[in-house]
Amino acid sequence: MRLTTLGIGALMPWAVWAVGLDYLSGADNMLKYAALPVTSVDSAQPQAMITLSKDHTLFFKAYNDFTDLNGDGVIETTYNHSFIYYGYFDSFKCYSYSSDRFVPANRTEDKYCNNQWSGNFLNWASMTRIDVVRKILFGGARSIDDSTAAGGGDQNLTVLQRTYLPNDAHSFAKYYNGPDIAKLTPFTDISTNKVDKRENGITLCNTTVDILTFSKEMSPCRIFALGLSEE
Ligand SMILES: [Ca+2]
Repeated sequence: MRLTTLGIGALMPWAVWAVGLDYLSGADNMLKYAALPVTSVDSAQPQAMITLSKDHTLFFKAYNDFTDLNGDGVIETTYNHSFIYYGYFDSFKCYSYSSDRFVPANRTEDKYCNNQWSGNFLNWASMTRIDVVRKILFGGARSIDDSTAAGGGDQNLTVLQRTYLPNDAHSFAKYYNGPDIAKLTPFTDISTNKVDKRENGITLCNTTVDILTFSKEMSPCRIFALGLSEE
């Protein structure tokens, strides 16, 4: 103990002297305490590398109904209205259907609509994985993209088109039987609680067909919602 005390006492004057020299050399600045890696240059552009699989599974449905989307430990086996589904549709807009496409008609605060399609529901029902990738990278595949002044026809019109879906296992159907169907679709007559379960709910078929020659008989999907007119 005695030697330690003597040692500290002997060093103290040198410590005070060193601090005094630093003070006399001028004000402190960050150059004394920080340095950049020698390979770092100011002109470097930020870059990102995306590692993405490149196979046919990109053309599967984006929301497969066996994934825990919101991380609460419970699998989303069907449409979950509290979840915001990403895709070509705006989750907070309502859509009407005309001219062979969905057209935004109204905004909605709670993602529900009246006699129109909910954009959030349409994303869950129709998006494929490649659609989501295209939306992220460049806003989506445009079948029409005309920026000229409005004047009729397709002028000043942008239309996003869902990817091509072959009429095989890549085509898919989404079934929903929640009590809020009438607020997610324009249909108000869909049964949800009939004894015969086959009469309840709505099935949305996703495939690529020639709209000019399409008929229900050609579709690889069957409409199981018997409560919904097939007209
Ligand atoms: Ca969940």
